[in-house]
Amino acid sequence: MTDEKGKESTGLSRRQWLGSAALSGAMVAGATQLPHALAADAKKGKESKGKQDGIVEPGELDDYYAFNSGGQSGEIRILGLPSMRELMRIPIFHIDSATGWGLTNESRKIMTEGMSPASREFAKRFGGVLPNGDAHHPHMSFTNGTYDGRYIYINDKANTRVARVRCDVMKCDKIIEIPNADGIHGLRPQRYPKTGYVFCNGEHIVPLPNDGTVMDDPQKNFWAIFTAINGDTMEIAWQVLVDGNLDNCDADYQGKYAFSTCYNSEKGLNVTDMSANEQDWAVVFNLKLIEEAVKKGDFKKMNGVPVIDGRHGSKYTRYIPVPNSPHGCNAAPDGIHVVFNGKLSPTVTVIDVRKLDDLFAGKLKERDVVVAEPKLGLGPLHTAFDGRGNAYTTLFIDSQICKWNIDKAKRAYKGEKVDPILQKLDVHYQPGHNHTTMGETKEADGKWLVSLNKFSKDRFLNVGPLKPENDQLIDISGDKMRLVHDGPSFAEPHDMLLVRRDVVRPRQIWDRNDPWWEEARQMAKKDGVDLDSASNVIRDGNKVRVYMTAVAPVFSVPNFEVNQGDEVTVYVTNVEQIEDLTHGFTLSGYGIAMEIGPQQTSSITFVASRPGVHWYYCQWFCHALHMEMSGQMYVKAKKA
Ligand code: RUQ
Ligand code: CUA
Repeated sequence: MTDEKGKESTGLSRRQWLGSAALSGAMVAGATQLPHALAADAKKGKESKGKQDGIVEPGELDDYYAFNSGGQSGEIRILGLPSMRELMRIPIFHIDSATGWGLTNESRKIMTEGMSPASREFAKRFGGVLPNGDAHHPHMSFTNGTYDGRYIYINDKANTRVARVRCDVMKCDKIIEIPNADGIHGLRPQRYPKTGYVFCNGEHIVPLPNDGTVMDDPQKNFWAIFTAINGDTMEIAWQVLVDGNLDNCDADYQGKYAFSTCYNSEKGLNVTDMSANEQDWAVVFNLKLIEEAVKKGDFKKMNGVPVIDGRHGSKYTRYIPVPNSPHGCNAAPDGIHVVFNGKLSPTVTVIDVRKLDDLFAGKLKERDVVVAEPKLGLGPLHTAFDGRGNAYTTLFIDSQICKWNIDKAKRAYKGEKVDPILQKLDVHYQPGHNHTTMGETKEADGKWLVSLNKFSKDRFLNVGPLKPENDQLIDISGDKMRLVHDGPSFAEPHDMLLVRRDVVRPRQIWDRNDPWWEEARQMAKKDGVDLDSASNVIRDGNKVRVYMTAVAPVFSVPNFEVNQGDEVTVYVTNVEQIEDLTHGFTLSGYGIAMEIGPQQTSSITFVASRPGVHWYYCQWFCHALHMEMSGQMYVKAKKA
């Protein structure tokens, strides 16, 4: 930093750089100091001008958060709507190289504590965690029929799990494995009075118990299971054994009933058998009666969970005949109607939830609760709503969104000569889910619809045989739907959640009291170390605990020495109080990386099996001297 004449140039000296680390970090990050508190509102940013053109100018903020499932990627992605800009990814069911999800002790605790013994055994070959997931349905917790911004729940079809994301820090804090089921697919939270239960469907029929003793005669031995999880504790409240299988589910707005579609009433094991029947059904679950059954003990305990018999003839369920292999299951924001989407039938079946009490009382027959069954087109999969009495159904085979009116469909069902279909819009191509802004809440605002299309074919530059999906933004604020934007996305947003921005209030920086790193806190206490100012290397037999802080651009422990074969745990606390000043810790040659956000502690444990000098470095660009933010681990070779 000196010029040719040996005088200080206008730049800072090396000492100044290091001495004013936090401040210069702020300069580099272009950020201002924020109080150590919930600071989401401190920087509101300009709102987008609210034009319905999907354009959000540079520097403007979006009006909605979109939470997309990452499908086979196992994650949730946060997008802004209407810009469709991807803002962040939340790793959940898989191992993530950037954040160290699945590598850090904090994430591994979350990934492993809800594992069954069988999964634990199997995961050994991947170092103790399952490396993949298949996430389909992200849904937010509700209070009084609308989103409350607390949690997002999501299923993993691949390994029969359900996870929860804390919306204050946008990190997953719970993952549980669902016993007695195979392939959790449909998932919805209870809407009223609050979540409450998280309902989820076991899609594949399996023997019960599925322990290899009985594996034949599916008609007699294979079953599907509907599960209610307590959304606060993430413990399983109860399960219901059903006939057929389970696909998608939803809950009413009264807190009385839940619904699931079934496409395999045949209990077939191949596609021909599974689609043989002209009619399958939707199952209705009576929550109050089920809760009473749990209280009375009218259940069988299986794998520690009360399992209620909800097969045909049960007083806890009803089976409403629905044509043909129905898929999506969607409750309308009017609080009255629920739509089952016919898939192999061109129809959707609409029921009126006000008739369900009489159905359970025996005063009505199953089909009496159906109030409309409009014929919409080929391959109806999912339906979304605008809060103005209209519904939007994806037609997979026709590659269209069909906009129709619920009231007109009811009148047509009664025999009146009226066409419920208002418009069909081509989408590109083969839509699965669609979702409207706030559309699964009583605050549905009818502004935007996103069609999640499974194929993109010719819509984008060719990127090889694997093509992106195409998530299309559609303006539904006027009389006519209008296609506004094509959004390529990686495998595979099955479903999304569109939430008004004021509902979601994430923190700017972590709270030092966060339970996230409770184990690190306990260990530091035992070792007499203060995490907030740590610079300690503690030897405990062949265990070594290294405590350090990170302040741009230095780790407080510049180097440490261990013996080959020692079990080493590194705890890094980022003591920055500045938003967006994340550090990382990557140890070269050890497959180790972690994110340490401002005011967060992260830790990682490994065996120092490789002798020699190994650099660790910050892998999150944090400062002009970010490259220099590093240190060395010396591993003394074992004597031969
Ligand atoms: S499903 S494309 Cu996994 Cu939600 Cu219907
Ligand atoms: Cu700290 Cu880069």
